[in-house]
Amino acid sequence: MGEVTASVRRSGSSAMNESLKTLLTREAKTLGFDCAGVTGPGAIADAAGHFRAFLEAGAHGDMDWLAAHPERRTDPRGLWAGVRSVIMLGVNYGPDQDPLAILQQRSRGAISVYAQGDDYHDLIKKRLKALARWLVATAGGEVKVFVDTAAVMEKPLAQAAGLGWQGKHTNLVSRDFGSWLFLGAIFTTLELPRNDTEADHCGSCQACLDICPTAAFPAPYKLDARRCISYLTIENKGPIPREFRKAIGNRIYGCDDCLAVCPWNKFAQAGRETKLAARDELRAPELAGLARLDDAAFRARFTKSPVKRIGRDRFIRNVLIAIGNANDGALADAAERLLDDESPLVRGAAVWALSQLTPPEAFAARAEMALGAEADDGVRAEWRLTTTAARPSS
Ligand code: B12
Ligand code: SF4
Ligand code: SF4
Repeated sequence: MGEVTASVRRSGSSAMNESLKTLLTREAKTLGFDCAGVTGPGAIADAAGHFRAFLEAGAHGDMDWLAAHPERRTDPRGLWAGVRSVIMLGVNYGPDQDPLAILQQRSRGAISVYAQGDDYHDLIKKRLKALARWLVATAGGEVKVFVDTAAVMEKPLAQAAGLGWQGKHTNLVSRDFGSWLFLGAIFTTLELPRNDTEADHCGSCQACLDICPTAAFPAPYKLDARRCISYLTIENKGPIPREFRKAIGNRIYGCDDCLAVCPWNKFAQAGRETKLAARDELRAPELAGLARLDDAAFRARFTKSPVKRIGRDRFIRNVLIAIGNANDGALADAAERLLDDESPLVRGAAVWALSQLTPPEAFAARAEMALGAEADDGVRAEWRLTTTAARPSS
């Protein structure tokens, strides 16, 4: 739920509101937002049907929080009955390097662009609150601010507010910033002039659909989150399903492929916020080093980073999948060491990684030894399945 940062009421004519909006847009830019627009709370009626279809198909996977209270998510008035206008804001986080180049460096991990700097939630929340305070001080009204985690459909609202359009990869694409915009929202009780909805400019392009390594788009404009590497490496708490392990390659946190190929990125520029800029040590970290992180070292390495949120065990699970895909025998030791890890999630992923880097006979012998000592059913199943898959056909 957003925070009420003030509650004053005043009224104004439409001319006054127009100039208020101009001032609001200027203030938003001063505070570090790259674009801003306004829409009404009833603007995303179409999104409700699409959202229901998404849930009915089970495309949200284990994200139960996404399925909860659909009436709030699909209509801002369901979340807050008093809302009269929705101000949508965007922050450019365009990368300063080609985000796909790292995918060729198989002994290193690819962390998605949005997670290579500080966590955007904290930064944007602060700016939203500052802008909301300015609005209340200038024009009154009540306000609530949201970024990402509340039951708000930020993408369709941003399209309705004219910030861009929802592309076939389902993210918001901007004429000015391509696919690299973080979104945030301010709900207000003030009646503000609306922007025009942005039209779809995807045309016949389908570059994002074609590049997806896991075929996560059942149709243009529709995502099956259960197949998306972002979901699999961040939201998914259990083992990574076997069918996606190879396709994940060296992506250890999120995925940028569909964003990075969008031709509208040619108008984008690198983000201007230094806190969101990539930290050197997160651009192309060596898998061998990451596999050695214990809980304390993981927390220290990812201080203020969104990566911290998934915790050490899930992160090491991802690193092990990348190690299994590295085609680098020197990484077998890293996998071997993690076979004794305290976490069954890590041990299971280590089994798979080792199976990819070890000749089948040697692996089968190792499995026989390990099965005697392994108590966890999931890890035992991993040994068995992996041994069957690795056994050479005679
Ligand atoms: C859940 C979620 C995820 C899930 C599901 C993603 C998804 N596409 O739904 C997962 C974990 C996979 C995910 C991944 C990512 N996410 Co995310 N995520 C969210 C979250 C919290 C909710 C999104 C949501 O409501 N999904 C439910 C579906 C049903 O909604 P939808 O995508 O809008 O679906 C529309 C289309 O399918 C369309 N549609 C359906 N059928 C049809 C048919 C036709 C003909 C048409 C025209 C349209 C259409 O209508 C639907 C309703 O508008 C938002 C924050 C927020 N509160 O909004 C961030 C958010 C969308 N994520 C964001 C980001 C950055 C990412 C990643 C890029 C991170 C990464 N690098 O790994 C990836 C991108 C993956 C992708 N291709 O979408 C940003 C996107 C910014 C932007 N410019 O759009 C957001 C807005 C967070 C933020 N505040 O900035 N995310
Ligand atoms: S983020 Fe990656 S896995 Fe997810 S839909 Fe885009 S290309 Fe596919
Ligand atoms: S890559 Fe092409 S189809 Fe996909 S969002 Fe960008 S313009 Fe639209």
